[in-house]
Amino acid sequence: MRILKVTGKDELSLQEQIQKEYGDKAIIITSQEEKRKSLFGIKSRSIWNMTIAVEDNEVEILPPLDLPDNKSKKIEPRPRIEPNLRSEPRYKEQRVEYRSPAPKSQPVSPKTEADPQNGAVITLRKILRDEGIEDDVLQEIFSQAYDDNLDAVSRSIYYTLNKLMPKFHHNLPKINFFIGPTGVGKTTTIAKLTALKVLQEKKKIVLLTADTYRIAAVEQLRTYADILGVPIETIYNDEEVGQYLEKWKDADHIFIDTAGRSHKNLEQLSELEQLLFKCEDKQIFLVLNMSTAYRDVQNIANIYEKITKDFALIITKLDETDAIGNLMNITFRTKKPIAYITTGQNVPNDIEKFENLQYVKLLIGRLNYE
Ligand SMILES: Nc1nc2c(ncn2[C@@H]2O[C@H](COP(=O)(O)OP(=O)(O)OP(=O)(O)O)[C@@H](O)[C@H]2O)c(=O)[nH]1
Ligand SMILES: [Mg+2]
Repeated sequence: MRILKVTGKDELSLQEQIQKEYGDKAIIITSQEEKRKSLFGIKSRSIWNMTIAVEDNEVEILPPLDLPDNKSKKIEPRPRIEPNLRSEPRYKEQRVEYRSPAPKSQPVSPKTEADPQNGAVITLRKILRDEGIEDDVLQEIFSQAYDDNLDAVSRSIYYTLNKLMPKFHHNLPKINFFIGPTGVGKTTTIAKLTALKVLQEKKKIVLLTADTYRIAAVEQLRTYADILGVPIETIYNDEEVGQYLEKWKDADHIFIDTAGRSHKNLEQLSELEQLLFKCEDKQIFLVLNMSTAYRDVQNIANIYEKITKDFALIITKLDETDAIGNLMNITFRTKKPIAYITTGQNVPNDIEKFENLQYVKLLIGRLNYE
């Protein structure tokens, strides 16, 4: 879905124009008149601004892993050109770039390992390490590569990801919890998902917030709830959750926001555990910032796994880091599916379903070769 701002001379003609261009795929979110001064400020005229959400019809069908014409090419390092990530998230940028139709691909079946003494392999390892991939993860990747060329290593990364990470099926259950360290983007991610579910899928969403630690936290979620016109309830103790689930039993999805917990604060974590324990048939999303240092990822995973072993990941703030290899580390450590990645602060645009293949291509796009 895309959110667009459109402008016209009056409301009716603008509606007609939207209808003509987008048909039923557009939903009007806001419609406002704006007074504008003429060039010399003598007369003012009015124009209409509308914010619309347009469903993208174009489903981005990603080809299976296929790196044409480089099957046997050896890897030669070249200087990297860094795109401006802040204005254009790299994840999206690459998504367009790789939209070439290319069928067929088989999972890697390792034949012989890449020669660790080979110059190209050494170079490739170094590049991947620069992307933030830890040595034990590299070890796993290279032990699966059947040759010293880029294609073999690409396939091995893809294979490793598929092997480590169970697939996430995006048909969410009714009850969905969002847990994770402070400030990683839990509330913002809930707002993004709520907007997508409401606007795109016409689902009935109810928000519950158990984050009563910070006064502003409830208000933050309430603001999004008001804009999207969805009910929101505050849970002050875990006993209340059952009554809200009963009250909103006709909702399609209930998203439950929780207070950011430092993985070092055991008391808060045990409260969270009790809250999770009150609900059955739930999806738990552990939200992690992409830039979290690997050692912290390990500590966070250790602690949260004591509360629950059954969770999927949402990796946030991909737009804030240049090294995207940490995602491999997170997968290697947690062996959990990555459901979504987020790429900025905009609600609801900056969220995407995670695709293994797309990620591998993005990573491989960072490796320069002849
Ligand atoms: N750059 C960037 N910022 C993000 C992203 N997601 C969230 N943020 C920002 O991160 C900050 C914290 O987001 P919140 O959603 O409040 O995080 P939280 O996990 O709910 O925080 P607590 O409830 O305090 O634990 C806000 O400024 C968000 O706008 C993202 O994908 N990219
Ligand atoms: Mg929050």
